[in-house]
Amino acid sequence: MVAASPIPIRSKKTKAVGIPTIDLSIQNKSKVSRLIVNACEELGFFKVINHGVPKEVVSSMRDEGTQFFAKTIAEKQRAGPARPFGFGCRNIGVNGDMGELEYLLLHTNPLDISERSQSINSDDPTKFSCAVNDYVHAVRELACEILDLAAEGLWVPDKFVFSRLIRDVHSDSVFRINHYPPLVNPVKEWDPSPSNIGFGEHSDPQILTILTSNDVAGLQICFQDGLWVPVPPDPTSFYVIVGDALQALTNGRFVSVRHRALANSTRQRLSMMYFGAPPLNSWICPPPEMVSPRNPTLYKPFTWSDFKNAAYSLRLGDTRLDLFKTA
Ligand code: GA4
Repeated sequence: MVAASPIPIRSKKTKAVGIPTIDLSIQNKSKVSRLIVNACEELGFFKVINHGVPKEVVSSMRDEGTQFFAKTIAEKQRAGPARPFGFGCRNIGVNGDMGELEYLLLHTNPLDISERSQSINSDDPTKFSCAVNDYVHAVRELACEILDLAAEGLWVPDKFVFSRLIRDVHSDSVFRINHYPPLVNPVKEWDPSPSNIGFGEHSDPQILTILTSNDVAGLQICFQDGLWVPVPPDPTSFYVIVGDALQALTNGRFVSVRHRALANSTRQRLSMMYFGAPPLNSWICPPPEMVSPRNPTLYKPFTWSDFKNAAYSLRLGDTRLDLFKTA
C-alpha cells in the first residue's frame, strides 16, 4: 500500500506528497511491482514494511555497532583507516569532504569481514563477523526481492537482470555503519549549515541501498523539485534508496535520490546501510527493453570500476552520472 506520510508535505510541482510505504507481504505481487516502479520513478526512495528481515538479525548488528562506537578512539582506529575500508572520523572519501560523524565501512566479502573482525572486536571476532554476515545476507535478499519486483514492473523479461549483479560472488557491495554523536556546540536544530551536517548531500553510486536507523531523526531526502524533506526514523522498517547505477541500468527511468543526514543536538543517531553493487568488471548498460527510439540511450556503457573511479575522483555532492551522458 502506498500511504502518504501523516503530515502531507507540499511540494511545488505535486500538490501533496509523502514518502511511499510499500508492504512487501501483499499477496498481489504485480501490484507491489507497480508500487515499486512508481516510487523509483517519482522519488527514488521508499519505505518497506513486512520485509521479512528477522528483527534479531537487525538488533544483533545494531548492538555490535553500538558497542564498537562506545570504544575509545584508539581502539576504534585498530579497524584501520577508511581508505576505503575501516574506521573513519569526520573525513568522508579522499577529496576533503567532512561531516559530523564517525563510521565503519566494510566490504561485504565474507573473507574481508572475517579478517577485519579481528581488529574490530578482538574479544569476540566471530560474534562480530557472524552479526555482519547474517545482516548482509538478510538485507541482500531483501534488495534482490525488490530488484526482481522492479524488473517485473518494468516488463523486462529477464526478471533477475538487476539482482544477478548484486548476488554475484564478486559483487563489490559495501556495508556501512554511521554514528552521529550529539552535537557538542548545537546550532539551531535542523539548520542545514555546515556545522550541522552529519553527512552532506549526495546520491549513492551503487544499484540499491537498504538503510535502517535507530529512532533518532536526521535523514533528509530531496524531492525532484529541490524540496528537502525529513524522513521519520523507523527502526522496524527499511528505507530503500535508488543509486546512480540503477538510474543508468534503467536508462534514466528510475532516479537516484539525493539525500543527506543532519546531526542531532541531543541524541546519538546510528544508521546502517547496505550498498548493493555489481562486480568491478560488470558493464552498467540497460537491458534492450529499456531503450527505444522514443527513449534513446542516455549514458555511454561503462563498467562499475569506471564509475567507482569517477566517484572517488569527485566530491561527495557531485553529479557523477553526468560524466557518462551520451550527449
Ligand atoms: C556515498 C555512498 C557510500 O557511503 C560510499 C561513499 C564513499 C565513501 O564514503 O568513501 C564516497 C561517496 C559514497 C560518494 C563519492 C565518493 C565516495 C565518498 C566520496 C566523496 C561508501 C560510496 O560508495 O560512495
